[in-house]
Amino acid sequence: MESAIKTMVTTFLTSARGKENLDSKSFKKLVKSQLGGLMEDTSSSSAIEEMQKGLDENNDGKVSFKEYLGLIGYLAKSLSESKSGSNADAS
Ligand SMILES: [Ca+2]
Repeated sequence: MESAIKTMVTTFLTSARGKENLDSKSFKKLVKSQLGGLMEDTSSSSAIEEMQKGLDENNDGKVSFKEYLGLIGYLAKSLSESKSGSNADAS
């Protein structure tokens, strides 16, 4: 559990290269290199751009750490739903 949290934080910091936000290019790279197994459409740049827009709560075109956590939360929720087989109410 601790290592998972460390990985999550380190991945963001490494991808952001010392900045507070991930720009589109860094976000795309992160998704493609790290999340291909959990997410569909990671080979599609337009799908990743759509996803980034969905995460971008303050509409600044970048993904902050908080917005990144939204993605992690979404993926964790999807994973737990698929593991428990409760996909019936996916709305
Ligand atoms: Ca943002």
